[in-house]
Amino acid sequence: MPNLKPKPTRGELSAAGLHVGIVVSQFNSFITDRLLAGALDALERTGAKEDQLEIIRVPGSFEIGLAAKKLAATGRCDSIICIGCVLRGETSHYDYVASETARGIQLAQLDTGVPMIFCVLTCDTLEQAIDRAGLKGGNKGYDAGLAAVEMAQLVRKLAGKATRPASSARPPRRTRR
Ligand code: INI
Repeated sequence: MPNLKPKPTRGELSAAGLHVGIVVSQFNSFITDRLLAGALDALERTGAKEDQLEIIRVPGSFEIGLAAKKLAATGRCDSIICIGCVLRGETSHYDYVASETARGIQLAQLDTGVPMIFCVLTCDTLEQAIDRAGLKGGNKGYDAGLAAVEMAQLVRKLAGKATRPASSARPPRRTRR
């Protein structure tokens, strides 16, 4: 076992000073409203106040990526929670909506540098979705709320660490004599 125990950098679970955006799909709102409630619960527990939060509603999960990207472009948000629920139907529509929603959200976060939290349930049945929106499987919205705070604080820290601390600076180059 190595003796080295470098200290990991993590984001604190404190919403102090943060502004968090939440993009919510109206489609399957029976589920997405519960996920939203879970996210708000987590944000409240980490100290967020109403004026630190911003909720944007979109028709379906497919629209989340664009709305999240536009919201990130305003420069107001430290992180954005993306909430949706895609349920498998009888056709391949599900596969397109689910994969393009995930791709859109990932592209939005990589393009903008604003952390986007993926809180889009992709389930075979409504029962599975209910389990993950507050019943048996906990509330994935709550987990997303915590992740939004942690990632926002982590990104702030990493941005502040643009210059190397003296202790971890590279050793000076050897010069030939
Ligand atoms: N949108 C969802 O969020 N969940 C679904 O299960 C779903 N299904 O099954 O169709 C869904 N479709 C709508 C889609 O997200 C767009 O809003 C629509 O295609 C318009 O662009």
